[in-house]
Amino acid sequence: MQVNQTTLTVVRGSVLDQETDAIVNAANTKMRGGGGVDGAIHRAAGPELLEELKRVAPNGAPTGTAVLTGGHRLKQPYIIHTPGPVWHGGTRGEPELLASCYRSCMEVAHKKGLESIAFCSISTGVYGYPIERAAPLALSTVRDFLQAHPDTSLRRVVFAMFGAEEYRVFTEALGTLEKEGA
Ligand code: AR6
Repeated sequence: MQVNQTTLTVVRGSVLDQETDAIVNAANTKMRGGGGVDGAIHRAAGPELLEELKRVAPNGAPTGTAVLTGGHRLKQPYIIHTPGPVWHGGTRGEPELLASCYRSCMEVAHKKGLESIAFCSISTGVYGYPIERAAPLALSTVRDFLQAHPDTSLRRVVFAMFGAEEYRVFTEALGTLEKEGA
């Protein structure tokens, strides 16, 4: 999908394998590592990532916000860490918080003047956010951000879907969004 000068795509694979300036980490509010993609990113980036997070986020970071660090031993120069909401049935502001995660990451990448960013699917793993609800929200939030920032340096936004099911759901949701805009 094309939004102004930016291409938005869904691919199958890990964020760690993407040729982008930044990757997004589905972190937690403590910002000290964890399981899932957070664990994979910390293992690949090396212990210097934890040291940097202790410096830049001494008290962690609230749900829905984003923190920028270097990529350390990753091939990508930057990591954008965002704590997603834990799913409690959708009645505790989860959609607003998840949208805020995607917006905050886009804001950080845009302000840093990055050319490309790769997202994973925030909150839909350990945190249990239903993928069928998360995918359209994720894609439309990023689309809206790009429409509101026609001057952005971002040329590529990649949704790197690790699992087969999330890849299928995100691909379908992107198709629906494209039809809406046509
Ligand atoms: N490599 C690449 N992508 C992965 C991997 C991996 N090894 N593992 C999961 N994903 P999740 P959440 C994808 O569960 O739901 C952590 O402990 C996964 O397919 O990592 O936001 C944190 O520290 C999905 O697209 O994150 C938090 O405590 C995406 O990563 C908590 O889990 C997010 O799944 C956050 O839970």
